[in-house]
Amino acid sequence: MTPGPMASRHALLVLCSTLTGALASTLTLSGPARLPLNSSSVHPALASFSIETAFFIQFIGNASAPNTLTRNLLQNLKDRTGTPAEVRIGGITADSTYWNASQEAAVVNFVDAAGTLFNTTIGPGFWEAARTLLPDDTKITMNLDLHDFKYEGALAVAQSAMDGLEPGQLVALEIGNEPDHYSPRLSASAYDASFVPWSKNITDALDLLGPMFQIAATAEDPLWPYDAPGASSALDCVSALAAGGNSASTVNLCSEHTYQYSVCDPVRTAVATLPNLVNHTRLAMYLDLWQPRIQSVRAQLGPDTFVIGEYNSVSCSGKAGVSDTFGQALWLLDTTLYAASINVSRLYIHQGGPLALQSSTQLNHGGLSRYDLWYPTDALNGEKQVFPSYSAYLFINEAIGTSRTLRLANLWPGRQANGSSITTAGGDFTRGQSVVYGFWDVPKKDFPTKLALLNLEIFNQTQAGPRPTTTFDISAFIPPRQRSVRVRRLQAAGADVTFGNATTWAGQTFAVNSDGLAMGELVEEVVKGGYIEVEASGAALVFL
Ligand SMILES: *[C@@H]1O[C@H](CO)[C@@H](O)[C@H](O)[C@H]1NC(C)=O
Ligand SMILES: *[C@@H]1O[C@H](CO)[C@@H](O)[C@H](O)[C@H]1NC(C)=O
Ligand SMILES: *[C@@H]1O[C@H](CO)[C@@H](O)[C@H](O)[C@H]1NC(C)=O
Ligand SMILES: *[C@@H]1O[C@H](CO)[C@@H](O)[C@H](O)[C@H]1NC(C)=O
Ligand SMILES: *[C@@H]1O[C@H](CO)[C@@H](O)[C@H](O)[C@H]1NC(C)=O
Ligand SMILES: *[C@@H]1O[C@H](CO)[C@@H](O)[C@H](O)[C@H]1NC(C)=O
Ligand SMILES: *[C@@H]1O[C@H](CO)[C@@H](O)[C@H](O)[C@H]1NC(C)=O
Ligand SMILES: *[C@@H]1O[C@H](CO)[C@@H](O)[C@H](O)[C@H]1NC(C)=O
Ligand SMILES: *[C@@H]1O[C@H](CO)[C@@H](O)[C@H](O)[C@H]1NC(C)=O
Ligand SMILES: CC(=O)N[C@H]1CO[C@H](CO)[C@@H](O)[C@@H]1O
Repeated sequence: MTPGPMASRHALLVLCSTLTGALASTLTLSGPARLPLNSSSVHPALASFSIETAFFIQFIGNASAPNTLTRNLLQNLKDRTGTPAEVRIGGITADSTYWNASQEAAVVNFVDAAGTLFNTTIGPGFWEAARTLLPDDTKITMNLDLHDFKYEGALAVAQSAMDGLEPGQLVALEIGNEPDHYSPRLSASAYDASFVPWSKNITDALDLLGPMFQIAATAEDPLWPYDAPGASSALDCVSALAAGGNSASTVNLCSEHTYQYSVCDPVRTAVATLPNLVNHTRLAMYLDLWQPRIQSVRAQLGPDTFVIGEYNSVSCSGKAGVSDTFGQALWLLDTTLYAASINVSRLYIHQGGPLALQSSTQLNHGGLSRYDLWYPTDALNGEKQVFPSYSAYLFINEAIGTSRTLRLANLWPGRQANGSSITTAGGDFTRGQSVVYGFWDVPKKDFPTKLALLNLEIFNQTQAGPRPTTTFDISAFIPPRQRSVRVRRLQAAGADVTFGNATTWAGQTFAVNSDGLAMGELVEEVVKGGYIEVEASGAALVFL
């Protein structure tokens, strides 16, 4: 929003009790409705995917047995923007993935009797699947193995991707996954000592026409404040670039990973709760840690170059009752839009399964990750199903639509003078529960074309009593002669709902019983008067 901590705080919150006894509040947004300075542009593939290499074929299937659930769910997303979600194939298993040109199976995972996944070998069928089963024009980022420090192995996988995909389909290569977590951890210069010659030699070997490497792919959160001891010696995009990471002119993108919560150990497991997850103040303060890095990278590499190339809510494969819920859908919606508002170009939500070697003290073993948006097949820890969070990506992609000049701003709680979100301490009296984003379809700047309204207050389906609501007064954003707005809703019986078949986007479910296709009648409300009611644990997309 416009500069100054008070800029977007011209809003009123009125609390009252309705006849039914449920708590209702009204948040009046004051405008101005005009495109704010400091809005960000929105990439059509903002809502993208990272799929763990070892699980990629389980998700999309192979040429003789395609996974139609995954195919339909990805196609639904493309249908809404005209641009497919991008797919980064990578994660921990990329660092033990090898190429075998004569292997018949698309993928072979070496798993021992105790269930430990040691390594992954991919053959031509892997790329045939990626080439033929993803929506047309899906862009792929491939994560190469750095951990073995064997250049020939990384080159072979890179070459196989180039040969196996459509021309132009491979858009980026990463060297190593989370090299800042290797044992011993790599410094920026130690990482660059491999990254620079490898990226240069692969560029030459593959005859790449321009820079095609995505630097860093690091795991650690930034230390804060940024002058804290050790903050600048961490390996990340900025330090890797500063140490000469782009000295061979091979870098076009940078990626860092974000997982705010974790079940890798008991201490962090205790903090990974649903109320902590579904809180705008907490997620915005977390993402704000990256702002200095985002700004630095964009200044060095260009506007669409900072991506969150792997992320999810709870690391070490998620937590039942938290990352598999409708609350996660609200978290995903807010996280994606907030990250876009601070100029993250694309976010790749991670899909895969627990890896026994990730941590000796972790909660999850076997099956698929409890933060996946869907289970493409039956698994050890659950049947084939779609989780509520999938529908958040439908919401985002309908907000983006086919516009290629879209700009986004966080209207509530808005920004402080330094660009960070207004926090509870800074004056967000909704305590991180009400969130509003505006979308402007430039060159139209006077009024937004859409608003996203989020009510993050937790209401559980298991909870007694009436469901609270917040009414968003958006009158200031409606053009004078316009009489009504259209509204589509993201809904479930509560934040604790874990079934996609009990979650609706615009009245429709996208679940296994319809193989991921829309089921039910489309529901779109027409609302007059500028007052939009949103139930606790709910969100609405308003078309102006
Ligand atoms: C995002 O980038 C735009 C320029 O494209 C800039 O005006 C804006 O201030 C940036 N936002 C933040 C939070 O840095
Ligand atoms: C490659 O796959 C073929 C066919 O499965 C197998 O015979 C061969 O041993 C594999 N090569 C390596 C190096 O693993
Ligand atoms: C394709 O997938 C099916 C089902 O999982 C499996 O039985 C078959 O072996 C796979 N084929 C290849 C070539 O990987
Ligand atoms: C995978 O790991 C197993 C067990 O350590 C080993 O025997 C095998 O050689 C490894 N495969 C490759 C391709 O490195
Ligand atoms: C990269 O290529 C250079 C020049 O051909 C060569 O000296 C160097 O050994 C290569 N590096 C690797 C890791 O293969
Ligand atoms: C909804 O999905 C869950 C999980 O897959 C399943 O157990 C349940 O039977 C489904 N309910 C209906 C009504 O289809
Ligand atoms: C912005 O200012 C707030 C309040 O002083 C501070 O907590 C936050 O860390 C700052 N953010 C950045 C990115 O400098
Ligand atoms: C959300 O998190 C902030 C920061 O931790 C906290 O002050 C606030 O009370 C939380 N909101 C709710 C509803 O718990
Ligand atoms: C809702 O349920 C979650 C667990 O699923 C719990 O952590 C949370 O406290 C509940 N919230 C309310 C308001 O009851
Ligand atoms: C809050 C914020 O990011 N303010 C900036 C908006 O952009 C102008 C220039 O375009 C900067 O001067 C402000 O600091």
